[in-house]
Formats: sequence, C-alpha cells, structure tokens
Amino acid sequence: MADILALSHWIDGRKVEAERPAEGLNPSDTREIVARTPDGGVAEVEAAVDAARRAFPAWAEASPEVRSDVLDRAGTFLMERRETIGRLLSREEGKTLAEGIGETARAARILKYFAGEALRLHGQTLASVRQGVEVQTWRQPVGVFGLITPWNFPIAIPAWKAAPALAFGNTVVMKAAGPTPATAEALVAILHEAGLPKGVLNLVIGRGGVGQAIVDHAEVDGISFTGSQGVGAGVAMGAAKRQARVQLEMGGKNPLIVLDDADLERAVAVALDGCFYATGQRCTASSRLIVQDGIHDRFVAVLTERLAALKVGHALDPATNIGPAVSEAQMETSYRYIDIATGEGGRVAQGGRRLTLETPGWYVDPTLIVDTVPDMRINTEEVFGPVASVIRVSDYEQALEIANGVEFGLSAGIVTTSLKHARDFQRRARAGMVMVNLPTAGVDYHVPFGGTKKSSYGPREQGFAAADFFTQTKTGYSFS
Ligand code: UN1
Repeated sequence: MADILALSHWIDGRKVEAERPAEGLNPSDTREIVARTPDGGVAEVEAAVDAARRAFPAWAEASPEVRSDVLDRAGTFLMERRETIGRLLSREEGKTLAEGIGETARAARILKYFAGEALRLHGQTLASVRQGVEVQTWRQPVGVFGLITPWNFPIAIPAWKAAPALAFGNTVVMKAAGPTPATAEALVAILHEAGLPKGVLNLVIGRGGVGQAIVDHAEVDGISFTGSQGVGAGVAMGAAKRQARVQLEMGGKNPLIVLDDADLERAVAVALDGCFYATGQRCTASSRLIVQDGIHDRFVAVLTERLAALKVGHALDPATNIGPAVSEAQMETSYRYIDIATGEGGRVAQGGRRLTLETPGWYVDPTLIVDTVPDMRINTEEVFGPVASVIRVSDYEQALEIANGVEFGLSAGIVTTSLKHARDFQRRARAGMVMVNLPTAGVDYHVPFGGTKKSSYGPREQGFAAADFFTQTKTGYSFS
C-alpha cells in the first residue's frame, strides 16, 4: 500500500502548511486513504488572488519564449512521469491505470501544444476606412483567471485551462476538485519545478466555498468552470454581476445514432467506448443510443454480450476494463437512475445488479437499459455513470429529432455508412461536437471543445479557440 500523501495549497510559489481535516479514499478500495487534504476557504483564496495579482505584470510582460519554455519543460517532466502520476490519478479518481496514464500523457501534450501557441499569438493589420490611417489589433493578457476544475479529468482539464491562461500571459488561481486534489497538486508542483515564477499559478484545495470565493473576488478577471449545470449557472450569474468574463463546460446527454446501414462491429465498439469507458464519467459520454429498427435487435444482442464480458474491478488491476465510480454518491446516482428507468418501463438488458467485489469500492455494474422512450428521465437527465439507454426509431429523421430533443448539446454521434446521413447529421445536430463513426467522448486537444444549449456557455476551450477567452483584443489606430 502506498504512503498517504499530505497535500497543501500552493500560494505565491510555495506550499502552504494547513490542517488536513479531510481524507481522500481510493474508490477501488475504500480501506485505503490516498491523501489527507486541507480545507481552504476565503482566506486562502484572498492570499492566492493577491499573489496572482502581484505576479501578473511581470508574467504578462515576459517574452513568450519564457512562457513557452516553462510549459514545454513541464510537459516533458509530466510525460516522463506519466506512469507514476497516472497511477496516482487512478488511485484517486478510479479510472483504470491505462486511462490514468493516457490522461496524464494527454495533459503533457496539452502543455506542449500551448508552449507552441504562446509563440503564435498574433493580431491583424487592416486598412482604415479613413485615408492615411492604419488599424491594428493585438491580443493582450487579461489578468487573473480563476479555474474551477472537475474530478473526472483531474489532470487533463486543469492542464487545458491553465496552459492557455499561462501561455498568453495571465496568472491563475485554481480550485482543485474535491475528490482529486492530489493529481491537481502534482501538476502544479511540476509547473513550478519547470521554472514557473512564484504567484503565477496558485492552487487552493477545499470545497464549494473556495469556488464561490473565486467567483465573487473583485480581482479575478475571468472564470473558467467545468462541472455540473446547476453550479455552472450560479458561477455565470456571479461573474456577470461584476462583469468578469466566464466560460462554462457542463453536462451532456449525448446521443449516439445507429442507422440500419451501420457496420455492426463498429457501432458496438463505438457505443462501448462512448458509454462505458472511464466508467461513463465523461461529460462527453454517450448515454442515449438511438437505434434504427432494422439493426436494433442485432445491435442490442452484440452490445449486451460485449458489455457482459467487460471486467469491472480495481483500477490498478491490469485485467480491469471499468474502474469504480469516483464516490459513493456517484455510485448511488447510477443505481438510482437504473431504478428510475425500470420504474418508467425500461428493461435492463445487461447489468443493473449491486456488485460485491474482492475489494470494498464504489463499483457500478455497467448497465444497458432497453425499451425506453425519449421523455423518460433516463433519457433527459445526466447520470454520469456507466449507464446507457436504448431508444428504438424507424428512420433517420426521427432519430435526429430525438437526438436534438434534450436541453444539452455537447457532443453527438452517428454510426452509418451513408455519406448523405453523415453529412446531414453534422450540419443539423444541435451539439458543439459531431462525430461520425466515432465515440462521442475522447476528443483531440488542439481543436475547439464545447457545446450548445445548457452544455456550455461562453467561448470555446482548447486549441486555437482558447485565445478568445484567455486574451483581450486591443485595437490601435495610427496616422502618419
Ligand atoms: C473527452 O471526452 O475526451 O468533463 C473529454 C468532461 C469533458 C471532457 C471530455 N469536459 O468529461
């Protein structure tokens, strides 16, 4: 059993000693304490914002090469240590070791991508409508950003928020997600080891009060949030009240359409990955399988068989396909929705049982529910667990209407061999990301990420789009 970590806030380039009243348990084996953690609040946020504010002028003025070098070095360190940090991530969050290592490598690549972007920031030069006048635009750093990060991608999402903020000359106060502070602290430590000046990136560990203090702080110029829709709405209101910029990434109820002409093997592989990998705890997870009549029974039969063969178990066991839920509450939410779905007339085709495994953990039996209709709660509310439902449809138009018929619009997918339907779907699906013959989850890091409707709010994250949120445009006029 590994040592118990003693975690700290990071403020002004240093670890801040604090009492550690909270214990983070390993979701795969709740007898194991992964870390003892502080419970920060307003005072820590005040100190962190103060440090970030003081560090801002020099960091904003630094050569982009300086910022690029730090991110590049941190990316190298993270890639070198992906097995150790990926293991910590799996112990803390519960995703499988392969998923934990994969996510850590992804975070390393994100740091390296934004190391390059730091050097590519650019503006425009235009002719003025007035004779002899020239117009120019620049992108400048904004100031201090508050980053409120989720537990389900405890290193990739902190990296994809912090890296562009830092690359473009801003300073940061980050809130680690409640269940996964150790992974967040590992990232922050690596960035400091890579040469980040003090105060440029601060980390506060704690509960909701930390997030609220960040949202309310007059010196926080922008907030990037990933989390639930309910909390996100409050963040947006708090930010709007004091005209801070805000970006929200929230839930999904992502549809995957399977048409009669689909390659069956492909459809099943795409559904298994999209619905169940990472224990279904991805806002991009497919949770509604909208399946055409002609392929429905064959698809359900093969998917059921493959699902039954997946091994649920300890995240560090190499034989495990699906790790536990992150917490008891998440586990209970999945089981509650299975009950709700069967209560509404759905039928469990696979899974649905309470699991008792060798180690005591928050395990959920990956579950497929069939015979559902679009307005059931299982088809309108996000579960955030390894639970998917199947809706039978007669044709593509009906499938599209159902796919679009929820309040979320993050990612949407279709499995088909018809170019006509694939292209039509990409045009008409009301989602920010539209996938053809690919899972709705598992996205690239160098292109825009975000959704429509209640899934997202504000500018896109990631890729070249990140500059829209993390910089401010200035327009210059000159006559000579
Ligand atoms: C992915 O599917 O690769 O919280 C990333 C989430 C999303 C990230 C998904 N913001 O699940």
